[in-house]
Amino acid sequence: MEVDDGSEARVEEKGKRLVVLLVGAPGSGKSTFCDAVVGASRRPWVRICQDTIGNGKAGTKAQCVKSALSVLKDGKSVFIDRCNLDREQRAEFLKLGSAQIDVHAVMLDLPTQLCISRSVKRTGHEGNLQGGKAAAVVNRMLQKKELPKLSEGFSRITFCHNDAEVQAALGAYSGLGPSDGLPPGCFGQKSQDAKVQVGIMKFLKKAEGPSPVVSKVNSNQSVASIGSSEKKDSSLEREQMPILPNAPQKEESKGKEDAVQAIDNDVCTLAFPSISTADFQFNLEKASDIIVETVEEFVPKLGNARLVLVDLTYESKILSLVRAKAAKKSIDSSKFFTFAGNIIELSTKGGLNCNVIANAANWRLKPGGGGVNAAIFKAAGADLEKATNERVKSLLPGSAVVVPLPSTSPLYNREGITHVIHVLGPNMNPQRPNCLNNDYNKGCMVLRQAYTSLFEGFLSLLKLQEKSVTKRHEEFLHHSGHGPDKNVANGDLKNKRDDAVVSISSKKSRGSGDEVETHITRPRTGNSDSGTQTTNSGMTKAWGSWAQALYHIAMNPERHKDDILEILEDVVVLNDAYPKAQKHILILAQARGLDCLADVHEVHLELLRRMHAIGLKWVEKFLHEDSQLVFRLGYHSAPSMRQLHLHVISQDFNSVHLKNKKHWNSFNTAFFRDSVDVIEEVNKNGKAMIKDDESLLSMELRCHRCRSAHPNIPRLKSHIQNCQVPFPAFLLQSDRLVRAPDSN
Ligand code: AR6
Repeated sequence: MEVDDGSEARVEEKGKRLVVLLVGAPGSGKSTFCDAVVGASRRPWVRICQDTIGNGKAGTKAQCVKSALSVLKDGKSVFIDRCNLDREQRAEFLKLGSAQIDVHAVMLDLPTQLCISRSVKRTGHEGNLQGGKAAAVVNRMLQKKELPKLSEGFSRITFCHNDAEVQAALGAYSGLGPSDGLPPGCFGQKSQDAKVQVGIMKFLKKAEGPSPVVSKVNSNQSVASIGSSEKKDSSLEREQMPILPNAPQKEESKGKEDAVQAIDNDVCTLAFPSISTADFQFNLEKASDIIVETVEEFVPKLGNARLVLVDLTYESKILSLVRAKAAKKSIDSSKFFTFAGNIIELSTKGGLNCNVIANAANWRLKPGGGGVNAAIFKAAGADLEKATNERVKSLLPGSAVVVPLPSTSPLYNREGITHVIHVLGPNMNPQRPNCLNNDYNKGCMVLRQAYTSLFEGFLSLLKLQEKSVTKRHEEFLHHSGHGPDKNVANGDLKNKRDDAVVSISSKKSRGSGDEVETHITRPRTGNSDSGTQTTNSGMTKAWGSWAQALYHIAMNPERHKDDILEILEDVVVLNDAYPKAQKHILILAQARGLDCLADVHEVHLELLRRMHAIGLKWVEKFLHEDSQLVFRLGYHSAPSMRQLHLHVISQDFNSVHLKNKKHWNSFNTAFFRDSVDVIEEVNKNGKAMIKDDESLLSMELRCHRCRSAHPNIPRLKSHIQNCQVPFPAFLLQSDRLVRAPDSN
């Protein structure tokens, strides 16, 4: 079914129109999703809802198709807001696709129990699906659920399993201007989804139609959960399901788009409420301008970190104003987005991991008073009040104080929050102290200062983290790397909380950094012992002092005898100080001027072979001790430590030191160059291929055996403990994996 061609030429210069099919049970948030995008987007959208298509009453699928055709002819994009849960229901809409019209699906695959409770509780629903009958209907509809597939004709499918993923998808669609597009492919699908689906279907076939019992069992059987413990069960269940064979999704590995599509939950995140706009009665339009402008200023400074504006509900006016204004300014939605949820339950209830939260505080930094302040102090327990009071007794409007959250605090343990930044905004409420009596000149200035102080505080933490990494590596240097591990290169802030006392009073206009008073020292930015040199590839490298630890060991191995496993003529063998698996050693070259793989040339071929052979000798020893182990030998494309070193690492990845995405991806993406390949390439081309694309390290976490995706390191780890799927063919070829002879 092609749309009349008359409009094709007219819209061509504006980019493709979109038909986006929402797929999801009642209560999964389809209408809210559409409304949020329609409200925020610069692209013209129309939401077509079957519940209201017949003059405000429920209509038919055919009416929806007809209406979509006419909207598309007008050059607009369209949301099809109906459940679309099975292939047959979707088929008609897929026929709307053409050279100028892409058809997408957004699957809101939220926990069944959540959909049910939303449907039951709502009032005034367009389709009158609410109250007691809703649970049975949701269950019945979910029996028919068939996950959308690209093969149906969709050019793009986005799967959302929790609120965080919904928000990311919202950000992606809201950010689309009239001529923008989104990359094709399938995003966010969990590889076990299909199998879980089969499990649910099987179970439901046995059940005699919907009933409270079905509902209950269904919620336990599938992905249904609301609270954290249930969530855990369902995730465990997913991981205990038989593993699907490797189901590669090429499109998913295009790191850049993934950042928008799937929430990356391993990055440092500041969640902050809108300051002053509720109890302090600040004008919302003005506040939203200030939020967006300040965010825009700070986003480029964030590195991998991100900012999230939070409010309690989707309907929050400040969230939608900010979303719309941020989209207009094309602020990178992976670095800044809005999120509906309680700031004290973002991880457990919303699936959004934040390590730092902001508090809209009062000047005395006291608990209570309502709003976000009361919620945070209550959830954090007495620890927060104590930790706050130990640092400062009061705050001036426009200023912020960073308080490390003691590890005894429930917020720390339950939500993973390591710091609270208290910030005091301007007050326009005559019932509260320091009221500005509607003086918005002053008010806007102070609110700007407040956000500046808040974001400066967060940046200070990020820098402290960097500094802490430096310090730990310096310790490594002095103690030959065998001191206790204190989270070197760890992406979280937990271990830095004792260092992180940052008091900021931004009594300045934006831009002049000098007046911001922070009690922290600036991190190293390169110093005299940083070993700057020009590589053979012509690139200048600066190695920080911590990064030279291996170099020093290689140059003077006898000084580090106690820490070294073996000293040979041109090679030193040592344990990795922070092993990422049960067995993890380094074969370190001693040659000068051989900092990393980029420096390797034909003349080093013999050395590479020798390093490999020494690695194999150690593997043999380890296999003798434990024949179950499997090893891989290889180099990091762009190592963080100076001096060429070959990693010999067992593939269990069973180690407390494996803590973040970078750790995992540095051993399990193309960033890791197998020694056998390096030798072959150097032999053939005189140099090795280097794959030091940063996006490789930030790729989603995938099991190295079955390639299933996992939302965070703990989930990945618990999965790999049990995953028995054979290694992918690539690894089984060319002796990339080394194992005991009888285990093959
Ligand atoms: N989670 C997320 N957002 C929240 C939460 C929550 N639990 N609670 C409120 N909000 P407010 P203010 C949102 O009034 O205007 C206090 O009593 C809320 O919807 O907390 O700066 C203090 O003691 C709104 O968008 O802060 C101060 O005296 C935003 O958080 C005074 O209020 C801020 O609302 C500060 O007033």
